[in-house]
Amino acid sequence: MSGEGAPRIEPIDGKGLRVAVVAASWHQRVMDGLLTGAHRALREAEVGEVTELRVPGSWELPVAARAATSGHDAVVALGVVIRGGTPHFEYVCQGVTQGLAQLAVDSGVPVGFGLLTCDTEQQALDRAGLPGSQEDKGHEAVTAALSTVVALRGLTGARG
Ligand code: RBF
Repeated sequence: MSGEGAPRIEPIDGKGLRVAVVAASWHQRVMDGLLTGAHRALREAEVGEVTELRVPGSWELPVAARAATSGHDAVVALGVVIRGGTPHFEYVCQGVTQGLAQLAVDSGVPVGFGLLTCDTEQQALDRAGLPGSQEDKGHEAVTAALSTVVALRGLTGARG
């Protein structure tokens, strides 16, 4: 999937919002970039309350994200999975992706999807929001989650 075609999202007022960032720990350099971008987006939106929860690997993201849906208006999941020489990559990526998607639908809490699934570390670095990166997926994941919270509130208001 290319990053082309991404929308320009208007600045979001996140003052009253509580947001949880759940982050895996593999591939530290890439994770540092994702986390920095995520926290920058949270600051830009002036989000009132931010909780960060670290887990060992991306596989642990769905269970951590599920716990975080309670008491938060949005959850943002960050992780990096790099392909190796076995089918393990596919199983991990699919399990995590499906777990996070199911969680968002079942809970009604927007879950920002900041999981990089890459063939090489260089592909991950290119998307990590580091100096020299082309994309900043941590920032994007936060912005999408906040924007969805605002969109869903509009729906509730329209229905009274
Ligand atoms: N976790 C990641 O977040 N990114 C990875 O690239 C990654 N690669 C793994 C490769 C192997 C062979 C194994 C066994 C685990 C890997 N994990 C990775 C850790 C995984 O998400 C999880 O933390 C562990 O399997 C323990 O539940």
